[in-house]
Amino acid sequence: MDSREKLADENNPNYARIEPYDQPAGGWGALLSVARNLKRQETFKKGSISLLNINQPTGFDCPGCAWPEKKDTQTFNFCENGAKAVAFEATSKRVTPEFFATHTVSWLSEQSDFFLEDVGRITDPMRYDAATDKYVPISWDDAFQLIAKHLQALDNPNEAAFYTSGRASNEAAFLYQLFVRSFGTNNFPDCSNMCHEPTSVGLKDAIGLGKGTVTLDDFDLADTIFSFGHNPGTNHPRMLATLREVSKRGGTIVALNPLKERGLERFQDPQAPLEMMTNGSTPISRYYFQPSIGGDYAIMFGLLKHTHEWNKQAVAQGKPSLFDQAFIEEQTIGFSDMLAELDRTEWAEIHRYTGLSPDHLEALAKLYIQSERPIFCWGMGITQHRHGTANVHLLANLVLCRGLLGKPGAGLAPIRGHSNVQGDRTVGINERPAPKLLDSLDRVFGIKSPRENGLGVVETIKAMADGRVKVFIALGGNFAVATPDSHFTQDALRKCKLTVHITTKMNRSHLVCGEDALMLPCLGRTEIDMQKHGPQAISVEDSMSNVHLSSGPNQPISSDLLSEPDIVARIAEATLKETPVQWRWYIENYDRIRDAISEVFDEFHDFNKRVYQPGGFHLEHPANSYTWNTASGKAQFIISPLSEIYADKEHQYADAYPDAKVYTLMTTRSHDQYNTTLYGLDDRYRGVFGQRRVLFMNEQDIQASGFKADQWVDIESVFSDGQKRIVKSFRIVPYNVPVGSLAAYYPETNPLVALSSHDKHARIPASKSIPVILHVGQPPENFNLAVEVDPEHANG
Ligand SMILES: Nc1nc2c(c(=O)[nH]1)N[C@H]1C(S)=C(S)[C@@H](COP(=O)(O)OP(=O)(O)OC[C@H]3O[C@@H](n4cnc5c(=O)[nH]c(N)nc54)[C@H](O)[C@@H]3O)O[C@H]1N2
Ligand SMILES: Nc1nc2c(c(=O)[nH]1)N[C@H]1C(S)=C(S)[C@@H](COP(=O)(O)OP(=O)(O)OC[C@H]3O[C@@H](n4cnc5c(=O)[nH]c(N)nc54)[C@H](O)[C@@H]3O)O[C@H]1N2
Ligand SMILES: [Mo]
Repeated sequence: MDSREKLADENNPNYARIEPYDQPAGGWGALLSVARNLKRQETFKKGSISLLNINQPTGFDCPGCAWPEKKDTQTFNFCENGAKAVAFEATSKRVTPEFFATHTVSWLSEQSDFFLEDVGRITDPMRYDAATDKYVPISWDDAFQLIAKHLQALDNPNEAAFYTSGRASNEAAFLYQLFVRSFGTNNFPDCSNMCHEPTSVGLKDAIGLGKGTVTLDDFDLADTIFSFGHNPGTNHPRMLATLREVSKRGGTIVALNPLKERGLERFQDPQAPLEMMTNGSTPISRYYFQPSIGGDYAIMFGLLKHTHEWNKQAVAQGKPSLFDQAFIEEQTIGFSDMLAELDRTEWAEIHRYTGLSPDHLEALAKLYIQSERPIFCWGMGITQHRHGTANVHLLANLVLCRGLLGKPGAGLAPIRGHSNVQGDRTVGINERPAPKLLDSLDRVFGIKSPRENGLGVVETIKAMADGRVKVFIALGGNFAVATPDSHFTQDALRKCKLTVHITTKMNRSHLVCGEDALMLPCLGRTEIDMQKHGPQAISVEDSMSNVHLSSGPNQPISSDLLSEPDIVARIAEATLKETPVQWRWYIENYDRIRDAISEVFDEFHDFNKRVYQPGGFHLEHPANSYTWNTASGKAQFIISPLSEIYADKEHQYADAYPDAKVYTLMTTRSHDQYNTTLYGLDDRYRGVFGQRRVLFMNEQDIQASGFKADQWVDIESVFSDGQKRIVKSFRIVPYNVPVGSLAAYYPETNPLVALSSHDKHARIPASKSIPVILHVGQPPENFNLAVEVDPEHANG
């Protein structure tokens, strides 16, 4: 047995183990993990990067997440997972044409996703050669000509789809949408379609713009933070420093999460010397409610109904109203309809779906009504449901009925994912664009934008499967893995005439090739982007609408890389026979792209002037000044009947296995991953080490089902379309999740999500509520994801 096999051996005590973690989030565990990751990526060899001090004149935006930087600190705000993200990109490992010459795509396809990215940064543009089943080098010019040839050969521009992953800068994304619209389509599937789309859609309906209304300063003034369905300890660790401050000054943090997440319980700040020295920690949530998966809608419904009933009593007793009546009357519509819906709905009906006891729901409602300056935060636990948009409507109602918008210390704080996913949307990546945007583009550039709505992620997959989309181009991301219904989706991608990935590292999407396929390596955010007028900075917009610059300090890993904006410009130049846009001129100096952005969008006036100021600038949310860009011109209360929201829960799996116990499975992130990128195989806070094929299950469910802890099971999803969807070999781990709820990691479980299981408004795949049944399973044959893991890594 070689050392690698030994590690993959489940009997090796150093390897896969479940070991409850009793430390707070952050702390020494975080520092150790960072040190290991830096070593693993051989980042120190380069000697050019110091993570604690990425101190660029224009600033550096961490590619880790979209949580804002603290204004008063000039240095890079440090966090464990940001450091891992930076180290992973700034690795000194390279994947060269020689590597591709020795490995076929079939061989690569058999390797783990972890292996594919861990081999390093791609150094040269590569084209898939079907005859040898290998990627071979191609010149940049030939690559652009190949793309042009395929695009020009289409009968209709709508036969191409252009994906964006939310790491793309404003400059790259803006040029990309300009090119795609000049070409003639609005087919912009975007990672947002799988992420915060319900937020964008739901808040647009309710308050006129699909963005958060608070800034970091509001967190200094808030008295209560309601945290719905997000996991800051892993996915936005810098937020823990903010929550720690709230907790230290006596603010109340209320978590609503089916899982007990360590980062919502206790935090040791690696940047607080005393806390580290004394091994102390700060408690985070004062109250922790564990709803059943998808129970949030019923909970928020209950909060509104309690408030309504207590208000009736208060008014009857001559006390002040619990609602902000003046605000409601002047600024909103739909309030009385909402009250009628609350009146119509029985308490028993509400309690049936919350997963909380009636007492707990009432206690939560009191916290809501007693808070004067609450902030509502939410993540994927709210959005990735068939009722994701309806959830967001109720969050807006909670804020509107008490007139909390425009009030310091209160408001809405969706926690975005990718570092620039919000900015990409702002600068025009949108499959359903507003006519105003198209008019502006036409006016400024003299183009004729297509007016027809385009395809999002789910529709693009269907269109590829039906042969309606033949060319797929991706600006970053890992479409084949991040999307639902993996086998169906991958078959759909393979039907394309051409698939193109603009990318930093290899991933499975590059191996799921169309007839022709290209891998185009680009500069990463940590690297110097040298253009004709000198080194360039790009801009991003964080989760709280702050726009700021970022430039990288490192020498590029290869001299053959182009920047994302440059690649987009060159594709445009090669493809568009007649275009009024001087594409390459924009690349000489990105200030020119920003000037163009400021001409298209009013809110970006004086973009260059404002963005070069330290910290950049803030895009005001119009709702804070009572400007409502909604259908009615007012803020809108929207509520759907409970019976409608939960109806499908009863019917979706009616046909399959009538006697089986059906659980609801959420798919979530481990601590050592960034979406489909795996940094390692540990999920420290949840006590899982060296493995990912685990299934978190309540002890009571384990007993009732006759399974045992550590037993291997297969997970099958049961949708009424009758399709067999199954993933094999998951180890049962007893965990503090509600009865009937299960959790496992994304993306291993993506084959279980039916493409048709999505929110009807935002069309987001419901990857947090998959109806599943369990079968007795076997240990995985080759430990799948554990192949190619080295000892140092496996122990960490
Ligand atoms: N290190 C790291 N950072 C990241 C990412 C990463 O993968 N790794 N991904 C980035 C991206 S793109 C995004 S969108 C964000 C994602 O950040 P999160 O929104 O935190 O995403 P998830 O890990 O999917 O977890 C969501 C949380 O929702 C809970 N949950 C599940 N179902 C429900 C439910 O029905 N109700 C409630 N109330 N809670 C529920 C889960 O227990 C989990 O704690 O993070 C970003 N930052
Ligand atoms: N079941 C399930 N599915 C989900 C989710 C879930 O919770 N459960 N979450 C969803 C969410 S929230 C999201 S946002 C999506 C994520 O979907 P994507 O954004 O498509 O996926 P990522 O894994 O973030 O993409 C990683 C790849 O991006 C490339 N990359 C990294 N940096 C750069 C760069 O600077 N430039 C370029 N051009 N490429 C780069 C690398 O090749 C890397 O492999 O997945 C969604 N899918
Ligand atoms: Mo996301």
